[in-house]
Amino acid sequence: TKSLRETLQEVIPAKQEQLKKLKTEHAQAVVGEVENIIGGMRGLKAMLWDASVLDPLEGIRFHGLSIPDCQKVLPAAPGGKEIIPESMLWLLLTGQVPTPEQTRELSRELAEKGELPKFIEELVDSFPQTLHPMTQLGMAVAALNHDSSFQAAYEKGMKKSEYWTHTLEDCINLIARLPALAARIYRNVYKPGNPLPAINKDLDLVGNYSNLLGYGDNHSLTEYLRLYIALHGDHEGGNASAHTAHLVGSTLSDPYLSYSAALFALAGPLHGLANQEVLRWQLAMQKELGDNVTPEQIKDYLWKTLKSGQVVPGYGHGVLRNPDPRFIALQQFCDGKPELKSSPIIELVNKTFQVAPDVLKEHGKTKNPYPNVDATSGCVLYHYGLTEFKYYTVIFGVSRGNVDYPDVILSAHIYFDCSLGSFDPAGVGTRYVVAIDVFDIPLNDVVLISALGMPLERPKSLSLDAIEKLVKKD
Ligand code: FCX
Repeated sequence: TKSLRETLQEVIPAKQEQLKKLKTEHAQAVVGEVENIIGGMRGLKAMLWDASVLDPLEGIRFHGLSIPDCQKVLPAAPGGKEIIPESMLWLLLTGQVPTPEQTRELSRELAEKGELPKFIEELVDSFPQTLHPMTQLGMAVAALNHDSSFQAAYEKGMKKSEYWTHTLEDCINLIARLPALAARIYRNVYKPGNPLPAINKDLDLVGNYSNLLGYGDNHSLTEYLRLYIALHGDHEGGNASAHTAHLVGSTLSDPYLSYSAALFALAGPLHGLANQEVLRWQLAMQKELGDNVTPEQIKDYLWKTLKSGQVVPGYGHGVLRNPDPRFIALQQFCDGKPELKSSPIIELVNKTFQVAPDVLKEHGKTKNPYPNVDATSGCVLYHYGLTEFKYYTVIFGVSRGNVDYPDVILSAHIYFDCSLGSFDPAGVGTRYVVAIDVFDIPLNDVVLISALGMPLERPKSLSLDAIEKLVKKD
């Protein structure tokens, strides 16, 4: 069986060929219009992201596979049923479904590389217990760049054609170390003094993570974490964390620094912190309304939240216009387990889902009145007894490293970037093109054609006055 590296070695030339063709044949193709510079860049087609596409109605597809497709074809852990991040990682990087043996081999490689360097252990142990777990994770990931293969090779003057191998090595090492790192933070903040078991070389990544967190005996939770982490890994390139990694990676900052930056984007309440916010909000609702709440009571509670000027956490999305299929997959996981289905917090999430879309429609502001994945993800963890909700975004963060981050870096370093091209102020709005002509390396250069470098991301910004001038011209 072929290893991940061997598979990538086969896949990359085809991607390079595709890129070359695109660049030579469609250099001036117009791909869209900039409609709203001050609207958070919604809908702006401005980056290459090969691994997944987010359809507003259907939700995410990973290399063409929907979540139910992935659940059918991607290998699970031995003794488990759920997708594991290793098989999702393989799919995202290569576009191929790995065999169970290939998945197992990758799990083994990650386990073998999973121990933390001593200085990282000491660094994490020196953080105050009160420092937010996400801040700890981001800082420690950045410090892991001490051992970056990419950085060391770059300093020695590596060729562009070698970027991806060093990038991949860093990504694998980083992913491998995330369970030990994230679990150490959990131990230090919430269970100080508890021993941390050694990495078990026979376990998959999440099997080890669950074990290190102290939940290794809870098969149901471990399976939930596998599904959760696999599903959260990639959600197109424009979301704040993925986009941040893409941007920082485009400066050829090494994978550790780019991923660390992404984690700090994920830490915001409108993004990854939302699952913590959902739980806080649902618990407050439970506290105020007690058990056996009626739809009418939930409706009133939702209005109270909205009238106080707050958002309903877990609802709405920058792209989606339907219930998030990741939310549905997690709900289905719960439906299949009687103890979860009858759990008070999960019941409350379900009841809220019955009422909230209509309330949000009536409220009339959000473009998407349906739940996103955060509407349930943290509440399930709470049911399992993992109640430290400030830690939830760390789990989300682990998933982002496991899956989409390598894609960010590989796409950043291997493929190309559809950089924002020439502005055409004469057009209706501002037109942009696949700006092959702004690549600063000659097209026929073999090195460029092998597409192992991409331009630094550097879109144009405009002042308020400049925007006014531009718009008034029309
Ligand atoms: N409750 C109340 N109002 C909401 C809302 C919600 N759940 N979602 C959006 N709105 C409001 C916005 O605040 C905005 O109001 P404004 O005009 O006064 O500024 C208006 O509706 C239009 O926003 P919209 O275009 O629908 O949404 P955006 O693309 O700007 O923002 C997020 C998308 C996700 C940030 C937004 O829906 C939100 O704040 N949701 C709650 C937080 C949340 O669940 N975040 C997690 C998202 C995701 F899954 C993730 O990244 O992890």
